[in-house]
Amino acid sequence: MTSQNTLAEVATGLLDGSIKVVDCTAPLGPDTPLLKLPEDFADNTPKIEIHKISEYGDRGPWWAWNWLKIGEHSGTHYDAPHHWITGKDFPDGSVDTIAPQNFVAPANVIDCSKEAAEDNDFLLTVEHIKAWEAEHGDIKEGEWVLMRTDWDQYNTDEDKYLNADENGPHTPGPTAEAIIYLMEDRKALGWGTQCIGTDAGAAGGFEIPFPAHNLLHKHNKYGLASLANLSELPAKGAILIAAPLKIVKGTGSPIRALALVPTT
Ligand code: 23J
Ligand code: MN
Repeated sequence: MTSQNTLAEVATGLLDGSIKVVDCTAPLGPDTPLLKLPEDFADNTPKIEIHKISEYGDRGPWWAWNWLKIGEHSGTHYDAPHHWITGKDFPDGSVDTIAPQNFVAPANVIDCSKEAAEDNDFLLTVEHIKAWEAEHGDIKEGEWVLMRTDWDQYNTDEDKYLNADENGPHTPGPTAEAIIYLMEDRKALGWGTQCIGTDAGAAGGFEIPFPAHNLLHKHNKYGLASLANLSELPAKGAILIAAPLKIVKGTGSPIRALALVPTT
């Protein structure tokens, strides 16, 4: 089996629909939910703006186009190592320097949707991951690990999506130990979630604050946030295409996340 044959089969599968392309991306616009850090602690990313330049009018008779105001960490997006202080010194740590081979990789999808519905502060542990691996097979080096919570059902309503009360946001995420296991034992490519960030809502108050950010990027690895439609992916077998814009020295970028999913 040559890779030429393999790719020819993929081409056939894409054209006949037996390989389905699932859009794992949330809508990107003025209503996209954005992270809200405490105002006394940090500045926040601005609301997304889409401004019309012209639309078949006086100032451009035959065309329509817009300009955007948008933070790197908005909507379905990619976190590069350079985003966190623990990853600041990697020469290939910004979105314009990451090897493109890393933008296409197999996905392991851990279904935590029941747990997240029952407990909005649900944390995925090493034990959960090991139980998942016993059922579905080990996570391999260079693969994505995605936490399915079906939290994308709230991605058109910022209040529901952030789920904050007087004690802060309540959204599911990983424990520090889970990320250490994925980085050091499994050597995963990275970690993705369906919530506003790669960390749990309460993670600012953890022993290691924001452990997913701290530990992924310390290992020169990547994060994906606000993923959608993971319920359409198998536990194993999908290939995720997640490529950030080539922003010069960029710390992250909105992406169009696409999964190739087998149907037969
Ligand atoms: C900055 C500070 C804290 C967090 C984040 C950004 C994100 O979630 C992000 O989008 O990377 S938690
Ligand atoms: Mn981010």
